[in-house]
Amino acid sequence: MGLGYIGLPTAIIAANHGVEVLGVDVNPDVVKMTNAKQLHFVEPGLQQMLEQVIESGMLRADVKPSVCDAYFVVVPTPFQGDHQPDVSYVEAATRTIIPLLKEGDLFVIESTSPVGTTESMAEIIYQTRPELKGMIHVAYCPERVLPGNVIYELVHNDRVIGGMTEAATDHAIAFYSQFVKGDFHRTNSRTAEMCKLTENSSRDVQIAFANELSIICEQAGINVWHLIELANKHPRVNILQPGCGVGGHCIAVDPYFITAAYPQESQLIAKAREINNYKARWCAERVKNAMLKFELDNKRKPRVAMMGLAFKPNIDDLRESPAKRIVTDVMQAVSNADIMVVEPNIKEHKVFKLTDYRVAYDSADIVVLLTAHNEFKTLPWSDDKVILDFCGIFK
Ligand code: SAJ
Repeated sequence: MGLGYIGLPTAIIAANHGVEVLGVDVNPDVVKMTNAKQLHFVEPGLQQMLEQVIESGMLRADVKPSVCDAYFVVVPTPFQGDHQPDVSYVEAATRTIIPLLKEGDLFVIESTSPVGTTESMAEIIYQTRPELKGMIHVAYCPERVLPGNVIYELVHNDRVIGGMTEAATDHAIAFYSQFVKGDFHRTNSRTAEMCKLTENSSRDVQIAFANELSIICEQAGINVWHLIELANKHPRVNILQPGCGVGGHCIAVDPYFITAAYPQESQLIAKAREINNYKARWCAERVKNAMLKFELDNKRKPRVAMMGLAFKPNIDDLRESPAKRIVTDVMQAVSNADIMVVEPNIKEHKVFKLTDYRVAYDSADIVVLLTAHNEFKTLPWSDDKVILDFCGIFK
C-alpha cells in the first residue's frame, strides 16, 4: 500500500524474487505509469527491474487492494505545521485492507510512525473484525535505505522486525527472507518504531554538534573543517560535517515524532532540531552581511552566486532543502540583488532561473557554497572573490 520511494522499489524487488505482488496507490497516475513500466522517480537500476516484473506478471498495480496473504503499509507519514505527526494515511490504508483480511494473514507497517502506531492500527482492525484477534500476524518493519542506493540497500541492509507476537515476527521474517539478504533482528513493534526514529534522531543530534561547532569556530577564527579533521584522528571520535542546515524528509522530520510524543523528556533531541534549523538562518544572515559589506567597500552591488539547491550533495531532491530556504530568504531580503542560482543536478526550476556553475562562479563577486556537489570541487580557489563556504568545498 503506497508506491513511493520505498513502496515501489520494495514491490519490484519482492516481485523480482518470485513473490506475486499487487502494488496499490491512491494516485491513478502512479498506477498507470507503473503498469506501463514507467517509474515516476529516478532510482538507478530500477527501470529495468520494473520492466521485467511487469512483463512477467509478477507485479501489477491498482488503485484498490484485492485479497492477498500479506499486506504492507508503506505510505507517507507527513507533518502538520505544529510538528504533530499525521498517521491518517497509515490509518486509511489499514481501513482499506480490513475487509480483505483472513486468518493467517500478515499485516506489516513500514512507514516511519510514532511509537504505538502499530498497536493502534491493530486495535482498529479488531474493532471492525473482532474474530481476527490473535488470528493474524501484525508487525512493524522499518526500512533504512538511502535514495540512490535503494536496490542494494533494500536487499543487503539488516532489518529490524517488530512483531506484536513472536509468531508475527516469525512470519514477517519468513516473508522478507525471500529477498532480504541482511540479518534480521527480532523485537516488538514499539521498539522497532522507536528504532527507526532513534537512528535518524541520533544523526540529527550529531549533525547539530558539527553545525554548532562551525558557528563557534567562526567566532573563534578557527577553520572548523581542519578542526574536525584533527579531532576525528582520535580513535573513538567521529564528528560529522557542518552544512547549511539539515534537509530531506527523514533526518529533518523523524526527531519530531519523538519530541511530539515525549516533549518533557526529549530536550537534547528538540534542541538539535532548533540548532540545525538555526544554522540555515545563520548562513542567510552571513550572506546578507557579506553583500552589504561588499557594497560599502566597492560602491556597487555584488554579483552573487548561490551554489546548490538540493538538500544533500549529488542528488536532485530539493525537498525540505535548507539551501533552497537560504536562497529564497536572501532574494526576499535584498531588493534587486544580482543573484545567480546554481543547481547542476536539475535542468530547470519553476521558481529559480538556473545558471551554469562555472559561469556563475567565474562572474560572481560573492560565491556562496551551500551543497557540496562534486562539480563544485573542481572550482579553483580565487582570492579576489568573497567565498562563503558552508559545506566544506574548499575546507
Ligand atoms: N548532513 C550534514 N552533515 C553530515 C551528514 C548529513 O549536514 O555530516 C545533512 C545532509 O546535507 C542532509 C541531511 O543532513 O541535508 C540528511 O542527510 P542524510 O545523509 O542523513 O540522508 P537522508 O536523509 O537521505 O537519509 C537518512 C539515512 N539515515 C541515516 O543515515 C541514519 C537513511 O539511512 C534513512 O533511510 C533515511 O534518512 C530515511 O529514509 O529515514
